[in-house]
Amino acid sequence: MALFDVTIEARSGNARALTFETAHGTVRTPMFMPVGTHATVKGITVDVLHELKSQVVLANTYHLYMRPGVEIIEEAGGVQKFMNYDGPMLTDSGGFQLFSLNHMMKTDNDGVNFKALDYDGSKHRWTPDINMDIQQRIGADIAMQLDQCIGYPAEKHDVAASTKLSWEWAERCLMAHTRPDQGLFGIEQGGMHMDLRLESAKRLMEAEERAKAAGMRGFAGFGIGGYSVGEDHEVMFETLGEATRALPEDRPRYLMGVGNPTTLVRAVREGVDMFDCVLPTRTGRMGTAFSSQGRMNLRNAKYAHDFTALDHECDCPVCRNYSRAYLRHLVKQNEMLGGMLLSEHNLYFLIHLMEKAREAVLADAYEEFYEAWMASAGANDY
Ligand code: PRF
Ligand code: ZN
Repeated sequence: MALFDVTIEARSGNARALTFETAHGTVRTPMFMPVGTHATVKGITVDVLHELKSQVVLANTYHLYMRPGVEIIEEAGGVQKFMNYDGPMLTDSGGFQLFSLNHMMKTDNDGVNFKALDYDGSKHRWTPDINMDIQQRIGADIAMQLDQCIGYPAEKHDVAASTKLSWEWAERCLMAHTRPDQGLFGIEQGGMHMDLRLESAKRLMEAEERAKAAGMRGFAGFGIGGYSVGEDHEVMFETLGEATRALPEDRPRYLMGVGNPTTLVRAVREGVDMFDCVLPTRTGRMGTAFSSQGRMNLRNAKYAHDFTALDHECDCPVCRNYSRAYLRHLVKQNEMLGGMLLSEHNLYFLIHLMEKAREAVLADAYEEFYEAWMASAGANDY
């Protein structure tokens, strides 16, 4: 199989089970991707990532570009060599960070000027071409196009303008992307507006046609951006299904920055294949665990004398080895092991949830899986 060849192994309703090839191995969907913004999944060693059967790990172009800088990553032989992770990786373009971290930026049609206020205040300019050069040098298996993500609520004409900019930049990214062992994902935008979502998907397809006519490759998959930016879950689901299925069937569809267990189970049912989110590690560091019984706050006094496993239905290394009382003690004491263990369990929870979703699709029983999840105490996770 050639790199980024996609096989649709099964469908169950709109849910799918795909496999696709990367230079660091085969990816099986539906799946959840741990976030390693700074080339580390916070508190999680690479050995643990393997133990959790993590597939793709995310890193962030903006943060790596600022520190340690692209030269050092190139000198290491790419981001995988640098962090000693030999599985597939993906870099987000960093557009989202620029637009969400208040970088005093100025956007024009050609690119964006920004000040790295969260680092040294230095000034930079990124165009789609420059961003592609950086991501190709960082060298993950999958690069994301440079896009613009707008918050919610927003005026429709502002959403329309950023959606248009994003599809224009998608085409420029395709034209600039040449690294043979790396795939490029386009990103659909359009906010909560169905007409803009459909136009975004159509324009991405047209950009791909022109790129191919010019001898370039097409998209290896598609991000679905611009959701989970402040709207209610229900508002997202009003358009998510149609917005997802407007993207080509034969490529993976990646809902960016979404990590609630129930949202994953619902989004798979709409045709989404991939997810990433800081939620499992961030909430883990704060002392919160996902569980089959819904979210658990380990600071709660009711766990002080509870020597049973964290989640009675989980068979992760943490649940096999540590009690609620001990985890509560670590969290209360601000011991770093507390955040590490809860992050590990939370990552396992989402990775394993998507493995079960995949099995359900392969058995053409996704609707039953969905109904069972929604009726379970675990669905109480918002
Ligand atoms: N674009 C990019 N990264 C993202 C998003 C986006 O819209 C989101 C939105 N939830 C998260 N991460 N490039
Ligand atoms: Zn567990």
